[in-house]
Amino acid sequence: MKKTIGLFAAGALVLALSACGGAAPAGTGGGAKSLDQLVVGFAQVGAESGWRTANTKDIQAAFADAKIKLQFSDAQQKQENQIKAIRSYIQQKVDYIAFSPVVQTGWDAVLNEAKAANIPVVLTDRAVDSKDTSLYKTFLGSDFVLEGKKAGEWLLADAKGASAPVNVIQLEGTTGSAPAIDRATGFADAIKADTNIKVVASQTGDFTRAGGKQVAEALLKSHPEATVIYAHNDDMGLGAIEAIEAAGKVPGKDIKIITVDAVHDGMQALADGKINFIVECSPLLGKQLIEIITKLNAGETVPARIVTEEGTFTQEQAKAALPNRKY
Ligand code: GYE
Repeated sequence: MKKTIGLFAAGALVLALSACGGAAPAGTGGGAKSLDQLVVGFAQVGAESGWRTANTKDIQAAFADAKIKLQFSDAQQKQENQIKAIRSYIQQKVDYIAFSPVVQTGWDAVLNEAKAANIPVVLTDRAVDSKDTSLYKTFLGSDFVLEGKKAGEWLLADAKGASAPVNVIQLEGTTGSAPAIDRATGFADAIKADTNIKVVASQTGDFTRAGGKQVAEALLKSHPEATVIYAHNDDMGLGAIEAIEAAGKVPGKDIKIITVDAVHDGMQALADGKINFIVECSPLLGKQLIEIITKLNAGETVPARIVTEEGTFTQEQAKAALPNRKY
């Protein structure tokens, strides 16, 4: 047994040595570098929500653990800032670029520049709608359509047999972003099964608490017949709670609330009965991003799509999960 381990170890050493001295593996960024020599540029969306803050923390921690140098930028939810950041990473000749595209369209030019510079790109969290899939190595993140579907299915079950119409206000995420588009699609698909359920108003709150509050305030006034709010993230749902309470109504009872994410403050509101159901969307993508970069750096291929696994939470499940929640 010992002998076998010794042989393996020797083999690994030879591999490691040849990797150091050999030519760059095809299709990788800088070529034959050890992980601690790599530099990765990460263009983040912003700091718009609890989800985003947890995502940034997780990514920074994963890079520190892996001892890979991270160049991090915050685009404050503006595509032009993200494009600038990516261009500066190309100029700095980083080994890899990872980014979470704020909106789906308009990336082909800058991604072609990265490709021409032979810098592999990894999409984390949000997708681009480019037809040319050679512009990035993989897309790591959630299935947002499925998340919307889970939200709609909860409402279908909750509204079953209701005598009065079920009128929904939808608080959309950032206009043109993959999660806003897909979470609306999945939800609409699910509620089609019950003609008693209708989305009576739908407007963007840009994934922020302030945006959610402001839009909920206005839409609750213009649609007094609404009894449900479906918010594309917890933060907008939390903003809606403030708007409902300010209007003298009881969130979770007079107006039911469904959200997506399951960050700490959302889970607390669910445990308190102010939110009725949360679809989970995991921000913990750091470890998987490091795995992808490690593989690419070793010249291995990675699957074109890596989907995050996630569940849903009722009030009881939120109460049980809260003490061990990391974010
Ligand atoms: O749901 C929201 C954040 O892209 C999945 O962005 C992410 C979304 C998340 O602002 O809270």
